[in-house]
Amino acid sequence: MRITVLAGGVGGSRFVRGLREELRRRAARAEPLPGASVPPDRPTPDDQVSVVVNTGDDVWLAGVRLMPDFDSLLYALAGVNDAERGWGRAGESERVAAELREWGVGWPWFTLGDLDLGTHLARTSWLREGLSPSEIGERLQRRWPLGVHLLPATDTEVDTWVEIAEPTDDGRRELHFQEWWTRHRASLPASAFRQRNITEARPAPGVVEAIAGADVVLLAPSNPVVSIGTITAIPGIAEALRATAARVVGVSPIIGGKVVRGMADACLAAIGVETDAAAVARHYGARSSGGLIDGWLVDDADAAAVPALEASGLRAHAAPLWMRDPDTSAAVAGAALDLASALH
Ligand code: GDP
Ligand code: FO1
Ligand code: CA
Repeated sequence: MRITVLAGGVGGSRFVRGLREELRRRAARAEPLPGASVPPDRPTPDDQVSVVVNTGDDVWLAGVRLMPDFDSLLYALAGVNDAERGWGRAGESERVAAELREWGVGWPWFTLGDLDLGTHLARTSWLREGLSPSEIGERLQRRWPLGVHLLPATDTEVDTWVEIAEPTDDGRRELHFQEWWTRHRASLPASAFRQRNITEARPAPGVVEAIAGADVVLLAPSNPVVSIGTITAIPGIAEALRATAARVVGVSPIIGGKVVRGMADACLAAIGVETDAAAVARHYGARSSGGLIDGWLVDDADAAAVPALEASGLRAHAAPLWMRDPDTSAAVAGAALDLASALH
């Protein structure tokens, strides 16, 4: 089965790890030869998972290019991520960051770990040699057997900037998303999100093909505004979602009216969408009426919303959506795959 996932960092990583595990388990159950086992790093030779990764959080800092959501997926799938913090490498040290602070380079509230800096230096060095972000993505993922294929959504720099309702003390009305998110913890009311160069941006090589050629497309339970919203704002991607013969199923990042982790509610408020599973589904819209999704998976806590969602032209289903560990994450991915097959 060819599965294409649209994903951001933390929600995206948990979901894609769960999907890889679920496919591995399904393949192991279907395994006809006694004693033959499916390698843990590869779902099965018959399954191909492509992950279209948000690039709106990317930033130039201290002379290096950061791609936080790509790196979160890379590290999480490779098993070298800091699971507690949700970003960066496990066993990280911060000696270089301490020196950068002494020099006044970078942002004092934003930590570049030593191991993580190795990735940023490699990426920046390859950019200088003329490689594109997607070519660099290929090199980075060659290091570890991820079992899925990561694709940055675009090779164009589409960093998200946040327009804030009130100017900062130093008179700024626009902040890079990373400053708004990590320094201010999304506490400054936002009036708009703008992705730089978005009208000229093109999907990275392979992205439209991955959507067009998929059997199933899944929208991870990622931030609907700055993760999924940035991916679908790249000209050509929403069109590919509308045109694909695959069924498109989204997983709600909102459970019982709350974001499970993080501050996505501040992003939703800025675009006038309620922090509510059904409201996010309406925001994506049913493909049958020009929107992006055919099916929508909500948590059991939101089961009451299912009939109204179905009346609006979507297929909806309720299942436990908390991704706490490999078992619960695999079950969420399995429920999304089951909803997609029920749509055929
Ligand atoms: P980010 O790039 O690190 O912000 O991560 P994403 O955009 O991929 O995902 C962030 C969203 O994931 C948050 O808004 C959460 O609502 C959602 N999320 C995180 N953990 C879970 C979970 O266990 N279950 C569900 N359904 N959503 C989750
Ligand atoms: N998030 C923080 O809250 N503080 C940090 O110092 C920080 C450093 C950092 C470095 C590299 C990287 O790839 C991610 C990093 N993050 C940090 C997380 C990240 O900026 C955001 O959580 C995401 O971009 C939002 O999805
Ligand atoms: Ca992100």
